[in-house]
Amino acid sequence: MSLRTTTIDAAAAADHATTLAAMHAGDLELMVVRGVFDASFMTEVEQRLSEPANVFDDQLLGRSYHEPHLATIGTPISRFGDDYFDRAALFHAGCERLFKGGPGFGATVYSLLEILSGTSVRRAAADGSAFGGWNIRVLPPGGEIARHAGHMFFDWAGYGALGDEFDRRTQLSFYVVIAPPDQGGGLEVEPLDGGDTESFSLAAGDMVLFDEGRHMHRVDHVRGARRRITIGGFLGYHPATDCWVNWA
Ligand SMILES: O=C(O)CCC(=O)C(=O)O
Repeated sequence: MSLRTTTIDAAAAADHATTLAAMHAGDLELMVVRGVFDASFMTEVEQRLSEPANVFDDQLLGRSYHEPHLATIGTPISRFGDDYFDRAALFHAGCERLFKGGPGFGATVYSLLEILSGTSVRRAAADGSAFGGWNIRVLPPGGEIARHAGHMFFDWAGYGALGDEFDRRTQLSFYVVIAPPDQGGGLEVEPLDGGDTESFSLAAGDMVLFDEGRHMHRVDHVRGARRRITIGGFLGYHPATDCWVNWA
């Protein structure tokens, strides 16, 4: 069977208020939302990222723990440790600088996700400290993200710290494209029943939201001269408060 997917314009989000519930129930697997940010504003953001140290503290610039090609800016849950929450606060302050002069990243994405869920979205917390809500991922030409699914990583210490913040059946991923590559870099998602893999290539300012926890997926090799830059995080449903919780 093929993946159950849909593509909408950000302006039409109000017509899709059951999207997150449908993903949690397994009835919808992926949504593309076009035009969450203006492409011209994403070009400004990309330019600011050409000198990331002007925007972000050095300690936030890293390499992915399990992906040799992937450079990250932020606090990936894979590198959870004693300094995680302080670094998450530093990263969010940097994101304010990165998106200065335009709609804020968190405000825009939370408002969209609240429309698509019909309920509230909040940052995950442990003992009053907020998790980072998203990270920036930079794939250079030739780079790829290997095949994986979020459920493979629930034994990481960061997931232990998340405790019962979400119902482990569902881990959704959302990300917005800051800079698409010239070619390649598509998100390839496998249906649960082993049908044909589908590939999704987004334009600057578009967002993808998908059931990352259960679905094996990868990012294809980036081709051409341009880097692929995305910004995003994860979401889980918290039944006791009927809200969606976000971390990264
Ligand atoms: O393309 C990205 O930024 C990450 C995609 C991915 O592997 C995920 O969201 O789990």
